[in-house]
Amino acid sequence: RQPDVDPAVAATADDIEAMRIRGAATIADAAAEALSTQAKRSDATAPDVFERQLRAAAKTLYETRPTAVSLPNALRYVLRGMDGESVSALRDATIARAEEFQRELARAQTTLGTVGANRLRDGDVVMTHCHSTDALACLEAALEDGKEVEAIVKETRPRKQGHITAQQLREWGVPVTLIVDNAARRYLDEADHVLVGADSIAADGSVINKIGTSGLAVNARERGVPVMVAAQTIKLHPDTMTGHTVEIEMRAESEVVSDEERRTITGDADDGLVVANPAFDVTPPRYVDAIVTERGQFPPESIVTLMRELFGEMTGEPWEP
Ligand code: RUB
Repeated sequence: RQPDVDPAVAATADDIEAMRIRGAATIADAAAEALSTQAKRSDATAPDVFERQLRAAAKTLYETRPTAVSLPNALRYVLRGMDGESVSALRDATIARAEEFQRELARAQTTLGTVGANRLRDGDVVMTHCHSTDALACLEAALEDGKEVEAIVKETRPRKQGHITAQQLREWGVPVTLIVDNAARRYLDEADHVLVGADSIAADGSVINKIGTSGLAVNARERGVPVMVAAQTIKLHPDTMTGHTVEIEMRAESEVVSDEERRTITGDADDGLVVANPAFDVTPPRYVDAIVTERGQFPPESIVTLMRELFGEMTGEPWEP
């Protein structure tokens, strides 16, 4: 951890790392909140010390998980508003900027939901993967429009975020069929849409989302089921415009096998077994029918235009002095 970081910020970083706070939009919201907390609690008496503490807090949050670009986008947004001659001016500006970010994030999700809902017809069946608040916003808006929808919810190994999706949909009264991931292709015959979220969207329109999304999209294409990605523009990855790739997080093997299961597999000779646990994968743009954002829906190939418009001027990392 960075020095000078408030314990509450360190606790948020721990929560993101341990996935007690998870999902790209929720992580971004928590990161903005943490920077606001750092600003409120800072004991700095000189502006440069205040700024250094805020940058250290941002770096601590940045280093938690690598794949969801909403996290660095949130940190950049808040730190770019850190402006003022005195500590109190800097503090007020940072807190106001974080609040603005959180407000916009919530508003973007609501707007995106209405766009996505327009793609859904009364009686449609939607297949979901993982748990995405952006994807759920589309279903919520469709329900508010009075449409009846049903969901086939993929469990989403290894962490079963599908259960969170199923719980939310049941709270809204949506009929849910929960399936194991391996049953997805069979149940695609009953689905009118695949609806997923995104952790990052690259300049070529590739969608980076929970592991298993790409296989689902390929199968959906083969079955003729359109794939809709719900992603507010905070999921657009500006570095990919200059050729950078998105880092795919590798998580602990303990999410896949317990110690006991490992021993059963390997016996006494505990060698030679590799357990690989990538958290995300990349779906090529040709398998995606539409990316739904708060600025409207886009074919994946044209997302770069929006990316240039929104992030064209951005260079450097604001937590580097
Ligand atoms: C979550 C995940 C979600 C995206 C979008 O992965 O892949 O589909 O983050 O979510 P994890 P949202 O559980 O590993 O964080 O639409 O809520 O931003």
